[in-house]
Amino acid sequence: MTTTPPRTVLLTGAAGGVGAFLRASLPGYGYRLRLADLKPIDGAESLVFDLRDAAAVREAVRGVDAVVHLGGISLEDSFEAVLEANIQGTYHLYEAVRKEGTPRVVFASSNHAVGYVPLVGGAIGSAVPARPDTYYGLSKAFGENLASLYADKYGVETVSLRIGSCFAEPRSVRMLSTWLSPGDCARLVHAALTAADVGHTVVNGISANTRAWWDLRSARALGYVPQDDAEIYAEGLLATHGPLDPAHPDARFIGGSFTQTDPHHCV
Ligand code: NAI
Ligand code: 15L
Repeated sequence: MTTTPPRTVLLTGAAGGVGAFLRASLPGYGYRLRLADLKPIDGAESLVFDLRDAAAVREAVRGVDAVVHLGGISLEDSFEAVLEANIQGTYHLYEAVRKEGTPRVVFASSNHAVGYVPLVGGAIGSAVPARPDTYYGLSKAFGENLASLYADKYGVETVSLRIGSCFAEPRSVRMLSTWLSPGDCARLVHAALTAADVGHTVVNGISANTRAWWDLRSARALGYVPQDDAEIYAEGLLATHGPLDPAHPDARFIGGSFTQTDPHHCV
């Protein structure tokens, strides 16, 4: 079931990689975008803001029908940096939507919220509990829980997308399983913006990959129909990198090498 699509959508983190894909694709679904980032972006309706600044976040949210929240640190970093941009920043975002009466958020969560879940055979659904592999993944688990709280307490609906790897093409053998193509990313975000009565729903975000170890049932239930499959890149990636060693973290855990990252070497 779908609902009336929101017209104006705030895209946080609009200057980033996924932001660039969605800036190009979402207008084709009929959305008018308000772009926001720490970095300036050329465009009719764009603003520079810092998620760490609650008043600036509220100003950015005012008047929009929905938010696609991509902004923040997208890799492992120091706890303090993740705390400010991702944990406090996402809190500022949810306080802003609560106060402004914005009904729907699409939250860019990550496979790293569940990165220590082992790949032991069988498709893994989106109901698997948080098992973060980094402070970054922890911030995504926090964001999902914050979304749950604001849905239950204040009626702000969210779809949390546990995105695999959203790039123009898969870059590694692992990404033959985790790839979310730019086109499928737009299809997934559109489904997340328009599905009715989502409360707080967590979905896995990948394409229809032959080598997927995530299942897409909850995403498909929102109306997501993926069109792409990373398998067309398999021959080239396997020729370059060889098959995955079963002992390698990419073959053992959802979060792959992030399980091996020591944040104290990231500062
Ligand atoms: P990115 O790092 O390219 O973009 C993030 C954007 O957020 C940047 O433009 C940055 O300037 C902005 N930002 C950072 N701190 C900010 C702050 N304090 N205030 C305002 N803006 C700030 O990341 P990417 O790849 O575009 O990812 C987008 C979102 O999707 C991120 O939240 C990331 O964690 C999530 N994600 C991405 C995946 C991928 O494969 N690209 C996989 C899983 C999750
Ligand atoms: C993420 O969460 C990152 O933001 C992205 O840069 C990739 O590292 C991705 O996960 C991945 O696991 O491939």
